[in-house]
Amino acid sequence: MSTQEMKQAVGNAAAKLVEKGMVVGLGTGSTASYFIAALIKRYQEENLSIHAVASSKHSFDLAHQGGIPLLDIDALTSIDLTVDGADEIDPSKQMIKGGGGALLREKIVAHMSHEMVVIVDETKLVPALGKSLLPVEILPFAHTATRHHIEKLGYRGSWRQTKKGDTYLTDNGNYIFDIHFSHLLDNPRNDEKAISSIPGVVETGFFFDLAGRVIVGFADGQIIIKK
Ligand code: A5P
Repeated sequence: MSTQEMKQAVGNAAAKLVEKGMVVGLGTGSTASYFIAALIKRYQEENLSIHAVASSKHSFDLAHQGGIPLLDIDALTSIDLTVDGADEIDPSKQMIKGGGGALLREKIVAHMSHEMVVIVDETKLVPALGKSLLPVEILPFAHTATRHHIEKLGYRGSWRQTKKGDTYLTDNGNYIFDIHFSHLLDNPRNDEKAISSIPGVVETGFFFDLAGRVIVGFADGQIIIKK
């Protein structure tokens, strides 16, 4: 199976977990988009009565085009089930997310959810976090100073840019500073604490203790659901 096929397979598997009457949180990214497509199919073919909230404008648009009724998140205090992808996930289900830039809203949606189902292909499994970049959402106000303080703690990274070379802006109008680590992290919770303590840091891409079931797709076609 190709990576895209694995992503589609886990997206399809997650869509089967959605039950009638649920408020569903929609993640962001290519894997979450496969989930949204599969959910739209169920919604249309089975007349599944559900409502959804989206973690990004992109996911909102996908669901909206498919006819899924979307709710204003400000009218809710909880969500039944959220399905989202991840950039990295370790054996204890701790994650790094935000490759798609939606980390802040994704974390809020995940935190509001009774369960966050994570859908990944096997390339996202890591022995410890820190293999790829850690996205950090930063307020534009005084962002040079915020970066300086992050670097003073010993972290290195770069501002995310669009394909055209402009500064990338999140749905919240903030910047993303992508930190790269020189080795896998021994204690990512310490890194999270240190980075988050800097004023101007809005959110980091560390997602601790949020994952419920994890659906993993393997190249040989196997799909495993980790509880
Ligand atoms: C979006 O901001 C991210 O958190 C994604 O969930 C994550 O980057 C995984 O993306 P893919 O499903 O595109 O690999």
